[in-house]
Amino acid sequence: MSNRLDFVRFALEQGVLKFGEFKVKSGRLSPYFFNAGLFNTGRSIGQLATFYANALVDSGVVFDMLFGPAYKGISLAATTAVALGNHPKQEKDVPFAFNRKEAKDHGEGGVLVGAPLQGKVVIIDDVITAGTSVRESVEIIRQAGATPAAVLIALDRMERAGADDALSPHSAVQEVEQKYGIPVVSIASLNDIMQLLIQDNTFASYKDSVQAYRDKYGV
Ligand code: OMP
Repeated sequence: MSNRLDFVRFALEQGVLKFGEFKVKSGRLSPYFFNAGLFNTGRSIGQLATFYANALVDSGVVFDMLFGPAYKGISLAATTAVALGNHPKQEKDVPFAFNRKEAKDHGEGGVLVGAPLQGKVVIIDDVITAGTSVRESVEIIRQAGATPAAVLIALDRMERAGADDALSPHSAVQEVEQKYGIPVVSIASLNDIMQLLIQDNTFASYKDSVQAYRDKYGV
């Protein structure tokens, strides 16, 4: 069983992955869109968390804890910590933390919530578009004296960064890996979506447009 293809199927079933025509953040017209915010029920986010936990354990990355950048990363860090707690190969009870977008000046104060940031920290997010959220997370982790160990995302779109007339040879994911010297682990990628389109005739009508998009922008 492939964790990766199962995840693509699951995202389609949940309506999180859709085919059609979507304008994405870069301004490109994409034949598919992945909206992780639609994992919005207990069971679906629980299953998503199990996919994250499997991908992280299978990657072999050595880590001590999870950090989820606000807002989307908060539920991802919490639920994935639960899933890691249930993973047969994960012996330690994994701590997690997240940040507030606004610092609190009363009560316990500060911008960090959850376990103290220490050791090797995995940043968990849904997709990396421009890498802004990763940069902020890396700064928060380093300021706390901890070390970023990896970024864990749901989907790697595997597309080149930059404008159409000045495409970078690298994707945003590769740029993050190079800039911070840490791996980006994804549950699935555009390759897996393509694989599913080849294997499964249900979505055959989208195969050519996804292939054409990959030919144009893919890394
Ligand atoms: P950040 O958390 O700021 O990187 O935002 C993620 C962005 O990626 C959001 O603006 C989404 O609209 C966008 N996005 C997806 O969530 N899924 C996709 O398949 C493609 C994009 C995108 O716009 O590139």
